[in-house]
Amino acid sequence: MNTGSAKTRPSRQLVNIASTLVTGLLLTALAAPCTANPWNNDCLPDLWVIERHQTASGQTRAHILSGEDMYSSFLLHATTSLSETGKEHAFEFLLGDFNHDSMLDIYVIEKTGTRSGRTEVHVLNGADFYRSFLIAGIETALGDTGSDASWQFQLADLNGDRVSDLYAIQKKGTTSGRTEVHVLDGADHFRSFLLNTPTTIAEIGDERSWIFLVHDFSGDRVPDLYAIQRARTRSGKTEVNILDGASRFGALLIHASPIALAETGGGDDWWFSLADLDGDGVRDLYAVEKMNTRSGQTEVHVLNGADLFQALLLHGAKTPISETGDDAAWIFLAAGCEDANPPGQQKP
Ligand SMILES: [Ca+2]
Ligand SMILES: [Ca+2]
Ligand SMILES: [Ca+2]
Ligand SMILES: [Ca+2]
Repeated sequence: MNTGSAKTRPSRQLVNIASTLVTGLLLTALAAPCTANPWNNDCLPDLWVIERHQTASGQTRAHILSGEDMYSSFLLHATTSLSETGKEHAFEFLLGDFNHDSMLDIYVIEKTGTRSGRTEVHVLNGADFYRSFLIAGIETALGDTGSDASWQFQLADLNGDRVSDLYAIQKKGTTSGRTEVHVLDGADHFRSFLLNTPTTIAEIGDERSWIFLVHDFSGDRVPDLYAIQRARTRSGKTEVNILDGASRFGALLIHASPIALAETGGGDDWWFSLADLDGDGVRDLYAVEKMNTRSGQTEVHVLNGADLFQALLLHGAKTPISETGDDAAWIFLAAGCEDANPPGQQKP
């Protein structure tokens, strides 16, 4: 495990990556102190990279790419306590601060093949670079959710108790015939449901032509559902829909708005997450391009939340990781200060 690199922060090299930056990035906003990672005192979102399959150690690994130099160097290489987790969707990975120490932890959703026969949750501790579990093998109220992409998971606080709840988006085999949202209560370690509801979106199936992200878009502190349609869109571009959490996803806040990416298909060759790169308080869309890139390396694109992802804040930034293919062996999750525990947050 190489934590030494975490302590040696690279000097600012924004000049070198200026060609990848669209002018207008508010550099002054980037100097704010951040407690998401104590080794990293800027407030730029970093990019967690989960390496799951055929790793050197035989364990699932976690790497962090630094926001400070636009994802061109590593802050951390860590071998986690979790064995390899394959390249299918039998596991999902999410970032959140489970124990409220302002260090982002890795939530591992084990969807299938568990001893309990239920979907289980484990949380790897950020404070010791993911070497220990904060919780392990927690049986949730959800049964087996399979090894395909029929179910997708996100973290957000639905009931305002400042404990992250687990959003399970069911895209196939629903009772309503529509895509459904099920929310598991973080306060009782996901053993009860806070919400089970159909959305306005029809069933999609088990492919990843639609991706779901959860965050409050409207500013009412109720998490909304970002539904990103990657294929077979009317515009021929990747499109975003945003469903209003306050109406239990019955109303659309944004409908089929084209973003600055062509269609991105239904595979795992792109990975999406939300974080605020330019510090304007609006989450931007991170789109990691894993194969067939211009540089031959895995690349990062960031689309501006302020104009509904129509402008690129970062275009094809080259990471030190070679292409990472069209399966889920490599997963990319952006997170910044706003994802770590704000002061005064309650214990889970
Ligand atoms: Ca933590
Ligand atoms: Ca909650
Ligand atoms: Ca909202
Ligand atoms: Ca932003």
